[in-house]
Amino acid sequence: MSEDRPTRCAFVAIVGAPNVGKSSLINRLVGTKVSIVSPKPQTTRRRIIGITNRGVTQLCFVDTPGIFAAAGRLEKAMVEAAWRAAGDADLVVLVLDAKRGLEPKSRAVIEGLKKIGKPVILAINKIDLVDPPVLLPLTAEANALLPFEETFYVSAETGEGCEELLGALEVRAPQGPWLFPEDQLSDLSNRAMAAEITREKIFLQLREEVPYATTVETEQWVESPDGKEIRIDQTIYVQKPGQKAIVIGKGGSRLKAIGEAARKELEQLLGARVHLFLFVKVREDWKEDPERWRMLGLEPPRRQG
Ligand SMILES: Nc1nc2c(ncn2[C@@H]2O[C@H](COP(=O)(O)OP(=O)(O)O)[C@@H](O)[C@H]2O)c(=O)[nH]1
Ligand SMILES: [Mg+2]
Repeated sequence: MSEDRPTRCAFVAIVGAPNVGKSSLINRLVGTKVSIVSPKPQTTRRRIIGITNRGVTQLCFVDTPGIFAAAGRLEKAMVEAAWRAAGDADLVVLVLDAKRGLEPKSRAVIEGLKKIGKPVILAINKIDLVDPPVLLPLTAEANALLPFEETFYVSAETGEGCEELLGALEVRAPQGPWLFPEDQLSDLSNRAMAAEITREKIFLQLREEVPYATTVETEQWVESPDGKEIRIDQTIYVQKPGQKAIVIGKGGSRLKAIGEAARKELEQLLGARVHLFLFVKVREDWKEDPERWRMLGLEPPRRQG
């Protein structure tokens, strides 16, 4: 940053319906995995910031939980957090899935964006999955609902179009000091990232309600003096004894597979040998625990009575 030009810094909220590829896109734009991804909707529970620097400009991408008609209290708070992120951001990017197009959930997000009244950039993602001719009608239809500043066609999977999107965000970033050190890639601590990685493996390996009933906490983190080995202890909380049995699996096989997958990724991420110990506990009301909410960066629920 020896250039004389003043620095720029933008918070860029990435919003959209569940599963359109918001987290994948941020990982691609940042150039490394900062947010977990799965084929299931609502994998992202907390607000995560992924950071990338280009010349004098720092772009801070705010990954948000997908916006949907939420039922539970935790789910409602997740959606509120997504809207708050959009309201607070300097720039807003709406992500659509090229294949799913303007499904009702995406239309609902567009309605919400109209109320916020901020300029929005449209990123049509997953273009690797469609024939190019579908993109123009989709662009026209979307822009009829809300006139977007600009439209980009991207693939988080292949990286296509991402450089163009980054360039547009760069020139729109307001002047201001950088908010994160030059080498920081996300606002998650290693402990929190490690918990997210195990949670991702649970989302990838378990079905139906179990991933949604699960949360992961890193309880202990001990590094060897030379930093080459790390012992990480985590607790997987579930809501019911039956779910505990599913997470553990026959003879512990499922838990072992989850641990293996998480450990491999942690070793890559941390560049050290990792010993990962997973424990499963039933805590029926973890979704109501104010401490958990704070860890997710959400406003805790108010106790009644
Ligand atoms: N083919 C393809 N799949 C994608 C792309 N972006 C995301 N996905 C997949 O879509 C699913 C949902 O992605 P995710 O990033 O978790 O979506 P989010 O819920 O919006 O954060 C995952 O299975 C991703 O691998 C893309 O550009 N192309
Ligand atoms: Mg996500």
